[in-house]
Amino acid sequence: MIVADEVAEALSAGRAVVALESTLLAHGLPAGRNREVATRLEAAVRGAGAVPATIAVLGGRARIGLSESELDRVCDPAAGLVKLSRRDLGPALALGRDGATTVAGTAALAAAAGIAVFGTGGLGGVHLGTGWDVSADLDVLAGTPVLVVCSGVKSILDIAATVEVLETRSVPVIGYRTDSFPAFYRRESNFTVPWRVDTPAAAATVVAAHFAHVPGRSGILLVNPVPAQHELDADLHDRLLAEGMKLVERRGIRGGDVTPVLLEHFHTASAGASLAANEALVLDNVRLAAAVAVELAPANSPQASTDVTDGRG
Ligand code: PSU
Ligand code: MN
Repeated sequence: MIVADEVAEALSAGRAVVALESTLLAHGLPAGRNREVATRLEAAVRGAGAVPATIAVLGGRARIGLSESELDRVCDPAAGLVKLSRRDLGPALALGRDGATTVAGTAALAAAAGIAVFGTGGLGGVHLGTGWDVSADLDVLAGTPVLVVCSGVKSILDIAATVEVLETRSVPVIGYRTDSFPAFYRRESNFTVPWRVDTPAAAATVVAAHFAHVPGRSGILLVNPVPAQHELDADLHDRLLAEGMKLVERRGIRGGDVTPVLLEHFHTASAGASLAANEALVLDNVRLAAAVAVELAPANSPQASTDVTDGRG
């Protein structure tokens, strides 16, 4: 594992670090736009007072924090990065491959690097239908002590089943200024969240209590609805979803290809509205993740002003 200097320094000084995933760049956004988004996400994290650590596997090494040229490589379709869930990490490392990490892959590597906060767009979940397609994101979150800030799951998934699996696997789900489990493009679904907080400080106290006092090693989910002005129109959303599902069935798309194909349909058939929503919500989530990370950072705790020995007070 190669941890970028800036990230390693921040971690050892107890300052806030936010993990960012690379699959949403390499496989979730169109080429060109993805590179701009990568820059904006890192800038948003910095603007909120934390250090960004975009995570990927390049040349068979796990990278925690990418340089500009490494971000170029992640966002270049010609580089042909594969999609890496946690199960794919071993083969990719051993075979010297380049790959973009999903929520599952990113959370696993972030936790291993000592990063507790991760901001992204949407979580994988239980797919619609009876094909046993359940994202490893859920399982990994159940066993990895990381806070994931996201906008719930897309309505291309079975939200009811996803919410049930999160409950069964004992993953706390906390609504950020919402009582509804968000549906990515839409601020609300038909499902409520069991807990709600209204400030980053309150979110941080919940996360701290969970990690410090609750037995087990589960992660925690903070769900933040898409900003209201970027929410997709309900009718447009329902039409895109119905079309996308038909497309997947007609073309016989399966497994890990389902999400990217559906996303691409949303992006092309909505004339950019879904892309705008997608970008706005990821940006808002990483900002929120950074605000929570700042609250949680040991260097910012009340005792730290007396404990800190590096001279900065
Ligand atoms: N949501 C997005 N864009 C994405 C994904 C989710 O808006 O690119 C990606 C995430 O990386 C997530 C993955 O972890 O899809 C889930 O894929 P699967 O269902 O194959 O586990
Ligand atoms: Mn899957």
